[in-house]
Amino acid sequence: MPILHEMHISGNCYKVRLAARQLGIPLKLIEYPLEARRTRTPEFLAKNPIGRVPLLETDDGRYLAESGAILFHLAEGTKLVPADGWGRAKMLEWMFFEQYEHEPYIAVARRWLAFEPKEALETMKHLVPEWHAKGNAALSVMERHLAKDDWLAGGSYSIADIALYAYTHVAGDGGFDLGRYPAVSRWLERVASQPGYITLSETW
Ligand SMILES: N[C@@H](CCC(=O)N[C@@H](CS)C(=O)NCC(=O)O)C(=O)O
Repeated sequence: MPILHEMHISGNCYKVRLAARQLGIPLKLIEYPLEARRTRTPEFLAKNPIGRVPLLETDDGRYLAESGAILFHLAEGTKLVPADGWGRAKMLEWMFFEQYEHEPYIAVARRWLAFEPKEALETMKHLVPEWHAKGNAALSVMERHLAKDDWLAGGSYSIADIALYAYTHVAGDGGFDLGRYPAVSRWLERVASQPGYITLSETW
């Protein structure tokens, strides 16, 4: 069975658990708690020099890092990846957007405001307004698209929706007000009603 090296509270790791569950792919989970910092040990860096989870370990001992790459590997050839080339490219467009415009602000605000000790947050506090401005800009881009389309790419639920759902649905933990984004809020409900949906905190 493939192994997912993960941190259960992480949205990046939740993306992989959600897709795997919806695709019926069994995974063995190995937990790396945030406070333990075990993703930076020589042992883990030998598996993934980036020093981060999620990391997928295949049955034949290969390693794949980066949540978007893992999603693509698990979902290729299934209904979670559009069959046509343009649809697949639009799916990747949203997944790259997630990594550059969305996750660095929305996930990071959540981490520091919801999970790091208060004293540590003091040292980062000056960055909060920038995280909120850039995160809200990303949510506004999603709002404009989702006011016109039910799904992000290819006309149906795909791994782009999973990638963007992971940190959008918990953006409130980082101080974002999702009430400002009605189309995004309706899309969150559509994602949560897909077959095989699991919550972020759900035990495996
Ligand atoms: N771009 C990566 C980001 C992965 C990432 O930031 N992982 C965090 C948890 S969400 C992590 O491993 N943090 C521990 C560390 O940096 O030491 C992805 O999408 O998988």
